[in-house]
Amino acid sequence: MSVAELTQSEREDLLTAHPQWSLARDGKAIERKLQFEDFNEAFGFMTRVALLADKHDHHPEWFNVYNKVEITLTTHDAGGLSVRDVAMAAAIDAMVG
Ligand code: HBI
Repeated sequence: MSVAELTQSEREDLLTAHPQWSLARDGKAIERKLQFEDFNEAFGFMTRVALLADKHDHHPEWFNVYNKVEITLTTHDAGGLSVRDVAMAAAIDAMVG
């Protein structure tokens, strides 16, 4: 399903509302790097995100080594950032604080 790409000012609002995230890929994506106590905490977090993501049919690109998780969000259908990425970033922030 098609969804509009965020405008420049909407992207700025996103970063203000979610300062832990930064723009990546020429403004087509956002990323956040997280660090946990250990692998168990990191993978537990990934599991919670995975279930949420699948429910919303909006899947993160991510990279995990031991206690580190790097997440990149973008919307293929929009060819860049969309409200779906904002919703996912907000949900992830709510999980980890
Ligand atoms: N995940 N991040 C992201 N962006 C998408 O556009 C997307 C997705 N997961 C599934 C999905 N789109 C499907 O709707 C289509 O690829 C079929």
